[in-house]
Amino acid sequence: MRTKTMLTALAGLIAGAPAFAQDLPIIGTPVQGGLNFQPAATELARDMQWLDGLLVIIISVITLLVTGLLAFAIVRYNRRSNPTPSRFTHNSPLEIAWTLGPIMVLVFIGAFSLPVLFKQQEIPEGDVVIKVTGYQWYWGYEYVGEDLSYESFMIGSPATGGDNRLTPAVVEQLQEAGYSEDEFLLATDTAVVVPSGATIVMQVTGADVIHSWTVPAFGVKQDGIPGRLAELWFEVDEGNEGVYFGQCSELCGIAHAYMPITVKVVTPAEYDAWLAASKEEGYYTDVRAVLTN
Ligand SMILES: [Cu+2]
Repeated sequence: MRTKTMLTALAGLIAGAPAFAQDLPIIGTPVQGGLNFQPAATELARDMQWLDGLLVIIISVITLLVTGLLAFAIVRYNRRSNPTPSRFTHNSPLEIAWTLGPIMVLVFIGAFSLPVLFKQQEIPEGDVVIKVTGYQWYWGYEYVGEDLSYESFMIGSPATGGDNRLTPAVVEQLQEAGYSEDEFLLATDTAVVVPSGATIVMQVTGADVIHSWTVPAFGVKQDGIPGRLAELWFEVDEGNEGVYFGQCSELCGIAHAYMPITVKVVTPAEYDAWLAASKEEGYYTDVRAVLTN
C-alpha cells in the first residue's frame, strides 16, 4: 500500500500537482464569525433550513406583537394617564382569543414541521449502509455487507501522534492529508466515503458512553447509545461532491472536542473504485486518485 501511495504522490508531483492534493472542495465546514447554517447538501438540510426561516418569521411577528402590546399598556394605562383603573377580573372573549390564537399558531407550525420530522425519521432502504460506532474518543465505521471497516481519528490526536494541539508536525500531517491548518480539529485521518445521489443509511451506536454523530450540512444528528442501534439517513445531491465536517455532539468525556467527523462525498464511479481498492488494501486514502490508478 505504501509503495502505491508513494507512486501516486510521485505521479502527482510529475503532473505538477502537489502530492496528496485534496481535489475535493471543502464544502461543509464552519466559518469564522459565521452566523448562518452551513450550505445545505441534502434535501433534509434544505427542508430544515426552510423551516427555520419560517419559524424566524413567526417568532418575529409574535415578539413584535407582544412588545407592542406591552408598550401600549405602559403608556396608556400607567397611573398618571389612567388614575382610576377598571376592576373587572374576567373577560371571556379575550380569554378565548388568547387561548385559540396560540393553538392555531402551534397547529400551523406543526403542519410544516411534522412532515420534515417524519422525512428524517422514516428510514428508507439504503444503497449504502454504514454502521458507525462512537468510542472515547474516535469513530469506527463498518460498511455493512462489504467487509470493510476502519477507525477514524482526528489528525493531531494522540492516536496520530499528537496531543490535540496544533504543532508544526500536525500542520504537516494536515497538509499531507490535503487540508490546511484551518481544518485542525475537524479533519480526520480516514473519512467516511459515500457516493452522491445515493441513499446512505448510517446505523449509529456507542461502544462505551453516549456519543452523537452529526453532520450539519446534511441536516443529520443521531445519538449513539451503547446497546442500541439507531438509524439516520441522507442523500447528498449530485454535484455536491466534496468534504463535509461534523463533530461528536453529545458530551462524552475529556476528549469529546477531539473526535470530529469527516465525510467525503464522491461520484458513484469514484466510490465504486474506492470501495474496491479499500476492500483489497484497507482504507484507501487518496479517494479520488483511485480512479486514475
Ligand atoms: Cu463524543
